Amino acid sequence: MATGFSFTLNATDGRARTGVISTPRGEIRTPAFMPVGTAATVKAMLPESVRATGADILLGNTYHLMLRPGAERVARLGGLHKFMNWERPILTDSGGFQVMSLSSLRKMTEEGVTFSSHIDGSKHALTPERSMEIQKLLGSDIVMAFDECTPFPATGEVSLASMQRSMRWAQRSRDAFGDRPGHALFGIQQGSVFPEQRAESAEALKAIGFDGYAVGGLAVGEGQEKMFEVLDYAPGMLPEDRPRYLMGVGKPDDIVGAVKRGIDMMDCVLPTRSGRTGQAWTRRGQVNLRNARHAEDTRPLDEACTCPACRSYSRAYLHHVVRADEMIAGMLLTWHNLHYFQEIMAGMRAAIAAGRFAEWETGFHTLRAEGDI
Ligand code: PRF
Ligand code: ZN
Repeated sequence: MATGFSFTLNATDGRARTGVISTPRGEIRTPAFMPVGTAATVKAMLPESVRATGADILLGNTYHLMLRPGAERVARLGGLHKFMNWERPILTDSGGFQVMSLSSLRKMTEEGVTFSSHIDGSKHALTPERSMEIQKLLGSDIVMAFDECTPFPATGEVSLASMQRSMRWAQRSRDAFGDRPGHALFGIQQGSVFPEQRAESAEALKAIGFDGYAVGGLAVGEGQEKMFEVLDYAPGMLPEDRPRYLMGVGKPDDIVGAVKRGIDMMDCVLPTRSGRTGQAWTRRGQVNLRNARHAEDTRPLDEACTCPACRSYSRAYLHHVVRADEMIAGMLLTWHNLHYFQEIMAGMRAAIAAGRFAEWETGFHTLRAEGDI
């Protein structure tokens, strides 16, 4: 791996793995869940609170930060870590995925993609080379290669052309990244739901050589069953001695199923975004605090949870602040959701280390099946 980086596998249980990624900015315990800090903030959370939930690493976004406040400005201000007051590791996504989901007037060519900003309509371009430059200006610890997330569904022909272009972009990303001690570069596998294309993509990435490998192009509308089908074989095509990152996943049961199939890292806006719309995730499933059934419920959201929202507030209070659209609603529910997601990760890490992942998984599903209350 890159100078200053190492990945140590401590235990495996079936295909599930637990270990540690060591970086110059601290250790990342795997399996790891990365809270999303798109615009140089994990929305509604102070960085020290994010850390208190158990996060070792955050995800940042090339796309958002290049548009506002601008990568060069972040660099002049001392880099993203200092700017946002998070000195631990940051992984940045490379931008293409966000261009396709957020911007307008997009045009993709072999060179890269041009687009109009979703903020002010201004024109911009991203190429593998510019994405590597932006992620360097931000000071990202783990840089993602520039790729195209193949839309779903795609015909075999469309997916193949898209994946092969992403592999050419992966080589250009590698060349532009160069050798940066203390900073790692991850490649991204594509190939949609086609095993032979996933294999071709994995071979191309391994030939180029990366510090870690992501499984991209999933959680794009294919559904959990198809995603798990791909995860039954795709992680096994990637090097065993490197971290494997499943991008943009997911719900708690998606995360558990992914770890069971050999994934080491994940990120998702779900705990933060749903926290701002009154949605909580607990051991017993999803809870909508807006629902009138909570109006006079004096119990905590989850009696077994040690987060501030559950330690000091009733469901009735959470219901009230959600309905009144008070900022503390988003703050408390985001904290709870991140705490719960990190508790899942810690539970899985301990279970894998103890060789008890199957028992842990049974407990996880049993409690969820009982439902809330
Ligand atoms: N590529 C990149 N970012 C991503 C994805 C991808 O395929 C996904 C797919 N779920 C989420 N974020 N670069
Ligand atoms: Zn809680």
